[in-house]
Amino acid sequence: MERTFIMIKPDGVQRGLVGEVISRFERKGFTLVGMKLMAVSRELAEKHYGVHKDKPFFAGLVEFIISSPVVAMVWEGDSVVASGRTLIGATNPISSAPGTIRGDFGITIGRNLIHGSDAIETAQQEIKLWFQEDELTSWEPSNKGWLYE
Ligand code: DAT
Ligand code: MG
Repeated sequence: MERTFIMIKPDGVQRGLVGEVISRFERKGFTLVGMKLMAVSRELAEKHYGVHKDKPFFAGLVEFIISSPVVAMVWEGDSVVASGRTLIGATNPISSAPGTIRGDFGITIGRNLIHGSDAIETAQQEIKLWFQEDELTSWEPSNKGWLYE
């Protein structure tokens, strides 16, 4: 089963949208296999966004992510990486489609509420970066037969 790394950013936590985000992934049918609320260290934030280290927004992005707690999660399911990105919506919330998390709740790119891995390989790297093996729990949802043929 495919897994993806999803993080509710400080704005999502502060605005009381943790339940809303979890609910959207649950309703879709994905399975939660790991979750923790945490204060992110500068080191972890810089590693997580390492691919953007030369971008002008990098410093502000790191300051934002470490400014207040985030909720880190791992979700599992068929094609969950791409589908998670679809649920989240385009990077800039002002042009994210209505019905997506960013489209429904955000306005500006620097406060876009949520992170989701952008590819299967990235997901594997990010899950390893954010979670210890024993923090993830494999389990079989009892409604699996009603979600998958
Ligand atoms: P995504 O989060 O959709 O994968 P990304 O990987 O391109 O987007 O960028 C990571 C985060 O950096 C993004 O969620 C918000 C911030 N960011 C991206 N482009 C930005 C910009 N032009 N100005 C300010 N923040 C930006
Ligand atoms: Mg990205």
